[in-house]
Amino acid sequence: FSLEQRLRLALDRGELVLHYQPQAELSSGRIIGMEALIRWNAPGASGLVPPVEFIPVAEECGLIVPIGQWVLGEACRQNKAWYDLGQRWTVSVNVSAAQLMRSGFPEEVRAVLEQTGLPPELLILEITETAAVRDLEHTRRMLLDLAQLGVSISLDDFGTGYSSLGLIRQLPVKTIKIDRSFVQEMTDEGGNGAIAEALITLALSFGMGTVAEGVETEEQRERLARSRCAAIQGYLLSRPVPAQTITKKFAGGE
Ligand code: G
Ligand code: G
Ligand code: MN
Ligand code: NA
Repeated sequence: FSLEQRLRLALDRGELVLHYQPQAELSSGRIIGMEALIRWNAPGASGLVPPVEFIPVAEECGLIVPIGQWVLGEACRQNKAWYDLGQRWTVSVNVSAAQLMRSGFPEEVRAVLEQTGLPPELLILEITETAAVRDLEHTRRMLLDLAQLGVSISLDDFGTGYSSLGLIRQLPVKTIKIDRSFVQEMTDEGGNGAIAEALITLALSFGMGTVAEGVETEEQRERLARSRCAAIQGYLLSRPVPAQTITKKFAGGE
């Protein structure tokens, strides 16, 4: 079987799973949200297959569309369960360019929110800067439709592409995610963190929020706090873990 065939079966057989990685507000340390990250519990594989090994294939063959629909539904269902436990976390879902290009996407999102009962303001869609600028006018209309639903948009891997800031400013983007390469530079020998600091300042001047990714050390956390970054995500708080682990560690439940 090809990887594509095995992936198609994986979706049907329920072998795909979501792990969640918490995000905390820097000023208070409070947990404010979770990013949903896909893994594949493939039969015969040792451990879970990471997304880098199958998402690019899924994007190439179009399977990313049904996979993305599953991810969206599952992440919203899980976040509604945490909501029912009293949490008011956002859930961030990664959206591929191929999903964003489909004109029916906002309607799919609306239907999932209705079916799961998750308040729209607790859903964040993460799109990459590269996907956003592929067809800017289409993206802009799409994001405006999604914003109308009350869902917010986050720009992932920000600063790693080549898009112009003038373009980004035309999009209804609420937060940018500072890529972990820039965070790690803050404490690398020879690195100075100037890019991370510049991106945070830029986001502030655009009225956008910031989430720093890949925060691994206390020193990085302190540097980010001094740079007025709003929130952090990374191994310092937790690795991506199964929903059950999040429930036990952060939601005070079973
Ligand atoms: O989970 P990991 O830490 O290995 O994530 C690696 C990459 O896979 C990230 O760039 C992330 O954006 C992407 N990814 C993880 N989950 C999903 C998903 O559900 N959909 C899409 N399109 N990409 C995902
Ligand atoms: O969607 P995105 O490309 O941002 O996916 C986040 C990726 O970064 C995932 O592969 C996740 O497992 C990984 N990651 C999350 N936190 C850390 C961290 O603190 N350090 C490193 N090196 N990777 C991280
Ligand atoms: Mn992401
Ligand atoms: Na990222």
